Amino acid sequence: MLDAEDGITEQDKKIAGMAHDEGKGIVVAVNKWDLIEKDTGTMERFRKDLKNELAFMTYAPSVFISVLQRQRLDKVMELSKLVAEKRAMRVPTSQLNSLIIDATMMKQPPSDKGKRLKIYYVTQVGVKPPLFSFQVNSRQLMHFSYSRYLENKIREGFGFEGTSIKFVFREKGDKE
Ligand SMILES: Nc1nc2c(ncn2[C@@H]2O[C@H](COP(=O)(O)OP(=O)(O)O)[C@@H](O)[C@H]2O)c(=O)[nH]1
Ligand SMILES: [Mg+2]
Repeated sequence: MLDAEDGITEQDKKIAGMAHDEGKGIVVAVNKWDLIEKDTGTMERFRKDLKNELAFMTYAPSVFISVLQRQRLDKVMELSKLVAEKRAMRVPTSQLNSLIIDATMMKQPPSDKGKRLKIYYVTQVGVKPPLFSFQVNSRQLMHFSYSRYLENKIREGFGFEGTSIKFVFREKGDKE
């Protein structure tokens, strides 16, 4: 919960970062919205600031509330329940693999010195937060930007609102 008058503070970012690293479910509630002088663009501008300042958790839904005036408190509960559901969600392996195949066809995986990343198989191996295991030819070839691309594809395909999702990359012969 942030204070709308204070804006997004360093302390807010620190706490948000810890929650993200721990894989917690996240709903951003901007409180004291009643104190803010508003025009038509005020909420969208604040949302944009959230996107910039909390760039590592653009997956988190946000809601503008007033605890004092009891505005949209039901929405906080509704979003919290939604996020709890998404964070516990398991996706079917076949759908997951066809989504990843499509993604690799749309954007070629990175290569280095003539060797290209191959993704053989993906399974979801955990929930809360969702954890995906990728069987690959070489995890060195999996660059951050490409794994971010795949994360976005998984989010587009399945949702996962309000939760970080984690990846592990396994090569043939790795221990379980
Ligand atoms: N106008 C307004 N005041 C609020 C709201 N929620 C809490 N407050 C007031 O904020 C004061 C507490 O300060 P707050 O910033 O919430 O806590 P602190 O930062 O931990 O000191 C109390 O006087 C509350 O009545 C709200 O939604 N609107
Ligand atoms: Mg305060």
